[in-house]
Amino acid sequence: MRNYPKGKLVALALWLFAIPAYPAEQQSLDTLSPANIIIDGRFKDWQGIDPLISSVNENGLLQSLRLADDEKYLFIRLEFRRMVNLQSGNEITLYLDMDADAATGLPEGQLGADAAFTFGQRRGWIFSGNDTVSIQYESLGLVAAPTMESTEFEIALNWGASREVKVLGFGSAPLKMRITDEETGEASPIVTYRPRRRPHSAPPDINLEKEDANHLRLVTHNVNRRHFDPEKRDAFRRVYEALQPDLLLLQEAYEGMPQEVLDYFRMAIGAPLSGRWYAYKAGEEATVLLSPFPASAVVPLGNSAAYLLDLSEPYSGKLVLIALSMPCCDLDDARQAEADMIMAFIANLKEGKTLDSIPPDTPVILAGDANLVRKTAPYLTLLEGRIHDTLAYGPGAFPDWDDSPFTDLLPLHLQKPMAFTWRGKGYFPGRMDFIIYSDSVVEIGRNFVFDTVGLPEEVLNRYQLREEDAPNTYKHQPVVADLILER
Ligand SMILES: [Ca+2]
Ligand SMILES: [Ca+2]
Repeated sequence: MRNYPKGKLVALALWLFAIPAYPAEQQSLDTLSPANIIIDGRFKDWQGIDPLISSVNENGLLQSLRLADDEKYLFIRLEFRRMVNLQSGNEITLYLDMDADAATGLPEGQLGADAAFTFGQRRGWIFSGNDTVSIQYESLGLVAAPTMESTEFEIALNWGASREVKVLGFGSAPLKMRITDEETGEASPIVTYRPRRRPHSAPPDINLEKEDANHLRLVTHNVNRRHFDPEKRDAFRRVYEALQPDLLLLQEAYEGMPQEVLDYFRMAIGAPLSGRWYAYKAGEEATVLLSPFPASAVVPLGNSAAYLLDLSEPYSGKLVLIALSMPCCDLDDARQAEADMIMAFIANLKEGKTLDSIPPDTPVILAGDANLVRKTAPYLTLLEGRIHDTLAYGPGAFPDWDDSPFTDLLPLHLQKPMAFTWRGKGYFPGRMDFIIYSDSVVEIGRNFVFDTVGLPEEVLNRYQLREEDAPNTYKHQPVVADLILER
C-alpha cells in the first residue's frame, strides 16, 4: 500500500461515509409529464425531483445533484458546498458518459466519458472514437443560471445541440455522469440517468402585443454601439416594429445626438411625425430614452442615468426611469459603487433631498444592462437599497414606498424555458439585463425577453422577423415589460 498521509485516509473514510443517502440511480417514480424546469436561477421548479446524490455530512464538492429532462433538454441542478463563480476561475468539470458504456470515450474512473466540460474554463472536449474535439458551450447547448456567484446552479444541455452530440446519440440511451473538481481532486459519485424525453403538450401561443392598450410598454435594449450600422438597420427596425415600445430605452447608443436616434427609429417605433416625442441621452455608457413624455430632469449616474418623466393622458403624475448600464465584467467595485449611487439617488429623491422632487407613490423602474456577473452584492443593493459605501452615499434604506425591497421582474423567453438576456462567444448565455421595480405602486402585464432564435416560422412571418436577426445584430436581447399605471 502506498504511504498515504493520515489526513488523506481520514478524508477517504469521511468521503465513503458521505456517499449517497439516496441511491445514485433515479427512482422509478415516473409521471407522464415532462419536467417543467426554467433556467432562471430560481429553484422552486425542482420541487418533487429527488437528488441522485445527497451527501449526509459536510465533505465533498457537492451537496446534491439532481437531473430532469424533457424532449429538448437535460436539466442539471448542482448544489455546491461553497460559493462558485461557475464561468470563471475553477476547474469544476462535468464528465458525461452519453451511452453509459465504459468502453467508449475517455476512461474516467468507471466512466467512458464521451464528453467533458470544464465550467470555469468555458471549454470542453468530445471524445469520439480516437478523436478528441475541443468544444465550447454551444456544442452542448449549455445554458446556466444564475450568472452571478452562487452555491447553486441549474444548467440545461440541449440533446440536439450539435452534430457531434447527435452522432453520440446524446439523450437516446441511459447516460452516466460525474462532477469533478480537477483542482482539489474532489469527485462526485457516478450517477445514472434514463432520459424520458417527454414532450410538452402544445407549444405556447406567442403574441407580442400588449394585453391592454392602456398598458405602457417599456422596451430596454443594449444595442452594443451597433444601432447606426447600416447593415444592421433593417434588423433593428424589424424588432422595434414587432415590439412596438411606448418607451424605448437603449444602452451603449454612443453614436448620434438623441434627436438623430429618434429620427432614425421614428417609423419603427410608430412615433408620429406630427406628435411630440422626446429624446434624451445621458450617462457615460450613452443611455438613450425615446419617449412620448417629456423629462422634467435627466440625471447622469455614472454609466447609468435617471429620467424623471412627466406623464400625460391617459396617465398622470410622474414616472422615474433609471437606465441601468453598470460597469462590466471584473469591475466588481465600480459596479457596487454605481449601485450605491443609484440607490442613494432614489432615496434622496423620495426624501426631497434633491433639486427635483416626486410625489409619494411615484413608480420607480430600473431597467437595462446591470452587468450582474460575479458578486451578488450589487444585485442586493439594487433590490434592497443596502448601500456599501455609506460614507459617500449615506445610510441606505428599503427603496419601495412601503419600506420594502423592489422586485426583480425576471422576464422569460417566449419560446424556451430560459431567462438569459445576453448571448455571445466564450461566456455562456447570461442574464445581464434587468427590470427592477417598485411593486407596491406598479403592476406589470405582459413581459418577456425577446429572441428571434427558435421562434416558430408562423410567428416570424406574422411579425415580419427573421430568425437570424438576433444573433446577427445584437448580443443583448431586448427585454419587454408592460407597465400598468394608475390612470
Ligand atoms: Ca429554475
Ligand atoms: Ca461512453
